[in-house]
This record gives sequence, C-alpha cells and structure tokens, in this order.
Amino acid sequence: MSTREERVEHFLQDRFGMFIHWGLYAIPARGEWVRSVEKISNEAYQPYFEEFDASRYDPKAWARAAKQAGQKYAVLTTKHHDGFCLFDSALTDYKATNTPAGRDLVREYVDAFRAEGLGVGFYYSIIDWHHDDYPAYGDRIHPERDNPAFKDKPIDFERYLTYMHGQVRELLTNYGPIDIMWFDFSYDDMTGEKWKATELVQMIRSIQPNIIIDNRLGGNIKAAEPEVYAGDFYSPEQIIPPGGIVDENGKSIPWEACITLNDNWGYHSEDRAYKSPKQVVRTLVECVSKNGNLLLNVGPDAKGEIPKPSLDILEGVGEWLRRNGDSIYGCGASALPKPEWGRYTQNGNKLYAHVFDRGVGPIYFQGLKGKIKKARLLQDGSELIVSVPWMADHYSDIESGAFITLKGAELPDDWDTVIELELL
Ligand code: H79
Repeated sequence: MSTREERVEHFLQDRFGMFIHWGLYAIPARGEWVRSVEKISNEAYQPYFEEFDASRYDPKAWARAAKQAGQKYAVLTTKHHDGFCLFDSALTDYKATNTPAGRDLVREYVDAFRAEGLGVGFYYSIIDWHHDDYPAYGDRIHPERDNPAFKDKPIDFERYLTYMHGQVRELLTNYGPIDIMWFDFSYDDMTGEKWKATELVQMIRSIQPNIIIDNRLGGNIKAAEPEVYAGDFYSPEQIIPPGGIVDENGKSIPWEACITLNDNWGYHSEDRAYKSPKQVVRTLVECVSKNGNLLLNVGPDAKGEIPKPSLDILEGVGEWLRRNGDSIYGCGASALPKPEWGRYTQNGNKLYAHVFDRGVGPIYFQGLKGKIKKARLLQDGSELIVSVPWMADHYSDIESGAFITLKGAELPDDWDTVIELELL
C-alpha cells in the first residue's frame, strides 16, 4: 500500500489544473445549483435531458486549451448534484448516452486529455438530487425539500449507497488509470461512515492503488492519524488559505484550492465577473508560495464550448507560464518570510522572487547577504547585479540583506516579475 506522500508527489509538482463543470445545467445557464436554488422538480428539469446534444463538444480542444494554459491535469464533473451522468453507467438511465448526445462523454474526455499528456481526474457528487433513495425531506440542499410529496416517501439509503459505490467502481474500472478522485461533498451528519467511506476508499485503492482522493468524504485530514477516508489532499473552495494548510503537528499537508474564473462553476450566460489573467497568475503564485495547488474552473456552455472570456484568460496565463513556469512547477514554499514586495517560491537552491510591487530603488532581500550566487530575470534569462546601494550603512535592518536593482521605473512584467536567485 502506497503512502500519501508517494501518491501526491507528482500532483504537488504539477501545481496547476483545470476544473471542468459541465452538465444539463449548462442549458438553463444559471449555474450548477439552479435546481436547488429555484427548487426545480425532476419533471421540470427533464426537458434539459431531452435537449442535451453536446453538438460542439470537442474535448481535444479543451485539452489543448488546458495544455496551452500550462495546466498539467484536469478534473471533470462525471456527475454533479443533479445526478446526471456524463458517462455510460450501467446503473442508471440518467446519462448522456440516453440524451441526443448519444454517447459516453467521459470516455472522450479521458482519451483527449491523456493524449495531451495531462493527468485525468473525476469529480463525482456523492449528493444526488435525482436518485429516488437520496434523502430529500429535511435536507436543506435538496430541490424537493419543500415538496410535500417527498415528505413521507420511504427511501432506502442503502440502495443509494450501493448505487454510488457501484458508479465509483465503474468510473475506476472502465477508463484505465485515473489520477484524481474528487468527491463533493459531506455536510451535517451526511459524512464519513454515512457514505460507508472506509469501504468505499478500500474498494477504490484496490482498483487504483495510486489514485489520490480529496478530503470531502469527511474525516479529519489534519489529524495526526487521519481516518482511511480523510483523503490525500485538503480542498479549500473559493479561498486561498491565509497560512497554507498544516496538520495538528504544524506540518504542511497537501492542498488544492479550487477557484472559479467568474462567480459560477457551471455555465452562466450573464455572469461576466471574470477575474483578470493577472489576478489568476498572482493567485497561482500565492498557492505555490504556500505549498498548494490551484484547480481553476471553466464551465463549458450547453453545446460544449468553453466560453471565450475563459479561453482568453487561460491563454494569458499560459503565455506567462511559458516564460516563468520554472518558478511554479516543482516549486513550493520558501522558509523565508513573505517579502514586502511580493512572494517567494522555491525549488531546491533556486529561490524565485515574485515581485508584484516595484516600489522605488533597489529590491531588498532580507537575510540573503552573501548567499546569492546568481540572479537573473526569469522571463528572458538576463543577469541582474546584486549590489550594495549608496548609503546602505544608514539603514538599520540591512546588515544581513542583499539588494538587486531593476532597470526602469516600472516592472518589466506588471503581472509578476520573477527574479531567479541561485542560492549558495
Ligand atoms: O461543484 C462546485 C459547487 O457546486 C460545489 N462544490 C464546487 C466544487 C459547492 N459549492 N458550494 N457548495 C458546494 C456549498 C453549498 C453552497 C450553498 Fe448555495 C449555499 C448552497 C445553497 C446555498 C451557493 C449559493 C450555491 C447555491 C447558492
């Protein structure tokens, strides 16, 4: 049996992935929670199933976009909370195969991303608003929660668990080696063994010994001895954890922040609250500077296309990463404190200074006096001179510091100017 450390090694070097939220909810185009928020019944949601044709679904184009953005892996919603399956499950009729799309869309995704050399992950919702045996009444997130017809309807939750475990088995049996299993999510008393989580994880590991699993089956991943099902990585959602994530002993634990590009995961036709590529680059840098990954979301439209504004952002980020990727991939937190002008990432004796703030005068590196062998601008490899500025002896806290002067009043790269420091 592999250890968590072994399983996450590649994942943590990759640092940057693509999250893909796609399903029937792309048709109403008001986000993936639309059924719950608007309390849409199964019946009223059915037309989307009958219309879903995926006519411009081209996972090779998704994979190319991810690759060009510098992303190293992807995670696709094989089933979201609405219960609709993009894969050809033998355990339900509620699947893409039975829509006008008429085929297993997960298979094409897996093939396309693998062909680009990208890691392949499956998001799978353990919540299910479509299954007859998923509890609706008293459940604050279920679309049918206020429907009196559901109040006294007997359910057999064991049957749901058999279904859910069975689908996970299908996903991990039928598509070759899968890199990530991304469950979503536990809440209230619906957590841990309620999902038969130990049994589930043992089954997963028996099929895919090296797969990594998120922490949303429940349990406490921060414990000194976490449960079997507590997961391989922590999954902060829509937040970059202020101090990174550490366990009870203060040791850094693997984490991956999942973040949307606008304000929705699933396609929303009127949501134009897009982040800028500069914000995304700085967010990625922030994650890596705290030992974390970034899983950045796209929500393809009803036809299967990633929205143009998202593609444009990905392209910008990819362009930056082509020149500055050495400061991201394989990097993690530095032991040095966060500098005034930006952030550090580090890979062995290569320290990367991410300068967000030009300020005036030379850039100051606290504690690095006599420790820098070479300094260069990462974007073009040009050397930078480490020097002691005029009147340096007038400053109180510089004895142990080093200075590098950047040419010009403005930063060469306004998003993030990276200085590569080779340490002695
Ligand atoms: O799949 C994505 C989300 O649909 C799911 N996890 C990510 C990866 C998720 N997001 N938030 N939550 C789960 C927690 C629930 C938030 C809610 Fe709400 C607050 C549900 C109802 C109120 C947000 C606001 C969603 C609908 C309204």
